[in-house]
Amino acid sequence: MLNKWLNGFKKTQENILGRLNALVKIAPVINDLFYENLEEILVTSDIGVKTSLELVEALKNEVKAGKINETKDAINKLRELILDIVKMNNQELNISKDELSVYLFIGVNGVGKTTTIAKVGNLLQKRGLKIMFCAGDTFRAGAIEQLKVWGESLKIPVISQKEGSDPAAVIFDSIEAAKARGIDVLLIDTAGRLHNKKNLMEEIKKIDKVIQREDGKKPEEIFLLIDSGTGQNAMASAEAFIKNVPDITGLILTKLDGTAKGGMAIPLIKELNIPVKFICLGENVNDIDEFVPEKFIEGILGEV
Ligand SMILES: Nc1nc2c(ncn2[C@@H]2O[C@H](COP(=O)(O)OP(=O)(O)O)[C@@H](O)[C@H]2O)c(=O)[nH]1
Ligand SMILES: [Mg+2]
Repeated sequence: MLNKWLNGFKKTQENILGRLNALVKIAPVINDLFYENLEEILVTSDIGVKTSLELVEALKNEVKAGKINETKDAINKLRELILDIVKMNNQELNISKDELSVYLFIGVNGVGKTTTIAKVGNLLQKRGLKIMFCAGDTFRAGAIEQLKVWGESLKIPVISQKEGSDPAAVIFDSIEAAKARGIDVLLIDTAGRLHNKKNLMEEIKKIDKVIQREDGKKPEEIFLLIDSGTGQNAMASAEAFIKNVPDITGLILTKLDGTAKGGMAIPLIKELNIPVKFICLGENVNDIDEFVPEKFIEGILGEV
């Protein structure tokens, strides 16, 4: 599992750590050129201009204060600074003790919502929790079928209605069913594409309201899924969702395995102020891990 997990980070690690190591080799002494090159590596690692400049500035101060002379030690310091960012408001999964917990999964089409529901469901079921899925993406027939197939193979019940039905209705049903059957965590799928973006946002808001009315509380988790491969474009997309759904409790970074752009997580965590709860590193049901800052840094920047 660990090897597979590290393998998922390979492209990002080559992109960031590979280039940092090369820089240390050619520039053993700290000088302006080193900082220029460092800045360039960070910016082109999808860490974003703002966060990259702030990191270099903080590093300069640390170097001054800490009597660091070699670039190798400066890079280790940089790793610590990045870990501090990634640790910001890190939070455990929110699960209510003696009542139903509701997790809502939102994000654009193809980001990995349905697959991630299967992964999270499997993970929590293995911990002994009773899980149920709700096929809240009624926009595409394929989406309902896809969730049912996962449900069958994982032996997790799926509440669904036919394609084109009102998602609010199937969600209402699923909360009733989950309560009646003593389910611990209900995972709700949603559509990622409607006729337009405004429609999608309106629907998510409506779903959020339906859950609060039917369940008598806010969903324990509203996960916004982000495709790591979208790099810095993820920021604008995430901001649009957050503007419309201010209750988002966590981010899930998907498809880290296929990209060298994993550095995007750093400005995302820093600027959005929302914890990352899971990362996904492949298409299989086990290719998921709860977000652990130290492990993440080990993945993208090697051993701490
Ligand atoms: N490589 C990789 N593929 C993924 C990951 N998560 C999802 N996928 C794939 O992305 C595609 C879209 O996933 P899906 O769950 O249907 O997205 P949805 O439209 O948001 O529900 C599928 O082919 C998935 O197998 C991941 O972490 N890594
Ligand atoms: Mg889907």
